Amino acid sequence: MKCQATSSAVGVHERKGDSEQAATLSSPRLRKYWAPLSIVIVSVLLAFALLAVSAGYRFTQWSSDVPSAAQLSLCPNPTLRPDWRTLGNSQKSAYISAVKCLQRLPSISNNLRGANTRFDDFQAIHVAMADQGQFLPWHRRFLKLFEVALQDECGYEGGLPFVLVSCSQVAAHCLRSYYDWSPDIDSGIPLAKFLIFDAVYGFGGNGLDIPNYAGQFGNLSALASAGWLAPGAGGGCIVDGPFAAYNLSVGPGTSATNHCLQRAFNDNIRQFLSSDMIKHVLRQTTYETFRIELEGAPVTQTMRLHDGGHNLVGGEIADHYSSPGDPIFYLHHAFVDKLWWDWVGLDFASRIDQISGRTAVVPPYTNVTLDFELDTMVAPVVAIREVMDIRNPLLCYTYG
Ligand SMILES: [Cu+2]
Repeated sequence: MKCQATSSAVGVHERKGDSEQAATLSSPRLRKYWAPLSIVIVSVLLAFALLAVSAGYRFTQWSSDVPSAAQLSLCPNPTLRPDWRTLGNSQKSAYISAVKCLQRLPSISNNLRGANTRFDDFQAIHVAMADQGQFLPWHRRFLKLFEVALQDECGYEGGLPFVLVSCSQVAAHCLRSYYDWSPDIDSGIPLAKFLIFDAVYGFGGNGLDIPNYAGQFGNLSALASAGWLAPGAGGGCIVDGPFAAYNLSVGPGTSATNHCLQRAFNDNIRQFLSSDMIKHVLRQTTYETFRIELEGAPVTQTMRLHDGGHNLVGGEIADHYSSPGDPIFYLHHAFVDKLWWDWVGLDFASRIDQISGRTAVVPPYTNVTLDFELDTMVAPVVAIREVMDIRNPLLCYTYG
């Protein structure tokens, strides 16, 4: 009863003036009850404050389309994969030196498909697994293993560079403006003059031109016979740049023979790598149409960005199996991987879990799910769901 009376009194006094309230609270009897009551009031206020903060946190978390890494417990310091064109000459040299380092280190894959070096190991893995159908997630896992090898075994401090993307022109959410390949494609500069083919700070140029040469890989004649596009010049061994002297022992195709790195530039294919093609693929509204419009033939009747990049350079990189024999493969596939991440970012909530496609290129196959396990032969298998977000600690990179 005392408590009720006291509470009532406090209630009454609260409606009085400040001076009268202060005088009332100074009474010894009320001070006795005011102390524990103030604790209750402060506790209630604290509880409301915590609720407000909590509600505010939830609002912050979902107010942005793409949750931040901290909010999702993702890796705090992702490796930045830069546009090749944004690198200074010393950075370009560092990357090329790291690739050449892998080309000197001995294979650890027990002579898988004729591999002699660590660089060959990755090419051999691709030869063995190229008929798997999980196109985008498998290559994401594969590229990360290559990036880690560059860093851990050859001291490379950066992330895997990429080429061929026009960040500022094609994705509204992408605020950075980098010098990239697609303006060159759009402007009509001959392929041979693209900076990525520089003999010193690039990957070297075209293969030796051999008139009427069908190509060691058959891809030149295949292109012509398919009625797609006339073959370009080149086709023989590259004659300059840091990889001209490297002896490939994996490939061509599924064979394992010693051969040089070949290229066959084809300017007729540049139309498939324009900024319009990038806009086209990013406009797709489902993963199913996105992956098809990105990957290209044989599902599509004409080339798309992925197969267009392979065939633009031609030679070894145009081979379905042994394409990683050309170091440009990794930059091109980083570009393809970036497009996937860009596309997800345009509608993150609905696209981060979207996957489709077959488990293999040829029968027997089933439809892939997020639980399908990716096998790279040399690393633990991981479920596709583990490579959906590039900020996952397993991957831990981002694109510049
Ligand atoms: Cu490819």
